[in-house]
Amino acid sequence: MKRTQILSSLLLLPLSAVAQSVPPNVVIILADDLGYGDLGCYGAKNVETPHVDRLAGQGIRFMQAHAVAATSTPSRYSLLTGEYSWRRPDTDIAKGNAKMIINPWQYTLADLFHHAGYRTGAIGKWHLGLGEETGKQDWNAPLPCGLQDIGFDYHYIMAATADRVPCVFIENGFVANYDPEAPIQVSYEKNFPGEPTGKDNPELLYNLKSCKNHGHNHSIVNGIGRIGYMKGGGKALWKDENIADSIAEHAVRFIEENRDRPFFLYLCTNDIHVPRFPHDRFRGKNKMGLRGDAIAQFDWTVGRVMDALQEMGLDDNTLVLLTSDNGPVVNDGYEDRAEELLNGHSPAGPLRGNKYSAFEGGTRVPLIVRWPRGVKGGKDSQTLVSQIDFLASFGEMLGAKLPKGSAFDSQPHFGNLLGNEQNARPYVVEQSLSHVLSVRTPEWKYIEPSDGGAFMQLEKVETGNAPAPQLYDMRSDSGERENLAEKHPQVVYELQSILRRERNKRK
Ligand code: NG6
Ligand code: CA
Repeated sequence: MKRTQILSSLLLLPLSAVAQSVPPNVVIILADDLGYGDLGCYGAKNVETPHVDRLAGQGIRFMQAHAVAATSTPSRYSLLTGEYSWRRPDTDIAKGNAKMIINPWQYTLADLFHHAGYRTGAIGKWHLGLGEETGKQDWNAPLPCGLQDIGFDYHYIMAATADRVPCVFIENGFVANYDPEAPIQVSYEKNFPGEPTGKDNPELLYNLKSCKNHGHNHSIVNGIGRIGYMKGGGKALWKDENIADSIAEHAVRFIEENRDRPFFLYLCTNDIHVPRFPHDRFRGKNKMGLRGDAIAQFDWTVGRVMDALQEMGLDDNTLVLLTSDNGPVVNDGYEDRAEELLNGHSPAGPLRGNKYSAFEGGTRVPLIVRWPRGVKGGKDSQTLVSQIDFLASFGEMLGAKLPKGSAFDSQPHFGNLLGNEQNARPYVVEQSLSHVLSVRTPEWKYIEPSDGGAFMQLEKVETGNAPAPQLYDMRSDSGERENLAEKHPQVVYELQSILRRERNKRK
């Protein structure tokens, strides 16, 4: 779409945005495993997050925002496609050699902006698969089937997570800094002959040790054990301590290169996922050790991007949205002493449960929206919002008509993102690691019954699984302590019906 078309489509914008003459740039900053209680502006005491706090002070701080799922891949799938991950069987935590999970013909948030004339970029953690066939990628050649097929004009990404191979960045479908002397091989089935592993060579884990009985003990890269096996990489291998810098610098470069036209940047940090191994300059400044240092590094990334926007005179008309892919986890498999050093910090704030969980701590996440030209900042919103609605909401902002059948579960609530309390969605659906679904309304939370275990031993996470239906009054019981299902069978029935209807919806 040409700029003139964009301008005419602005006539369809909600009132608060009609004042604009130029559509805003949009930057989504998606943190990894950052909890509802992990930021100063959400009550964290043991770590300082001045840049994020400033963003919240100038924007809107959402108190009832939800990721769709309590783990990364399904959460990100839903955010980008506007379709609930549980409608598809293959959206669980992806390996680093998973094939592309979003189909090239699916409509995505990136397509929306691309078609509206924006330059679109994805930088940082991807975790939604690459290539045509799982395990069959040739990492030494341009990868067929990638982000270029789903609306992104530019990408500089990690295929999966920092704790999974391949430990290289991929820029526009090809390994960045590719080292022809060290061809790359990847397997999630067996090791390559002669290559050390964390399991057999723990003495080589000089940067971070893996927890016993938790995995992360396959290939060793940069003195850290990973999930999966890889060989080669040479100069292209990342150094964990530089990942945040690489991501921030590529983000700033993307902004700089596109300063004269509208852009959409999907900026996904590696922080604060494991292995937590931040740069030296963030270390030792808070009481919480590496997990706190990773939060400080995340905050620095936000500051770096905001400074760049300001220096380029873009921050007034850039809508920055900061959120997290799922709730927090303390011990996720490395000996980083995160648990011992919490010092009273509660990563999920007052919420029960953590990453992986059906309780609120699994999916209720920080959300901050700042857009000086379109949003009067400095306030909180108690409106129930879900990342599932980002696609349709930005479609509403752009006055775009979404293709039929696309973004199946996404509803336009752009006004809510601007702090307007009216027309909120009546409920959100949440998905736990074990695919247990919950329904959250402003008043209630219903968790469907399941037979999975109630506790993840190593992670020390309450899963929220229980054989009986659970109902919590969220107005008074944010810790989800008192199960009221037997007291309010009618409410249970209503929420079960919502879930049944959602499950039965067919495209
Ligand atoms: C789990 C890993 C965990 C983390 C998670 C993905 C084990 C035992 N646990 O399987 O460490 O990598 O996957 O996190 O290997 S997420 O935020 O990307 O979903
Ligand atoms: Ca995550």
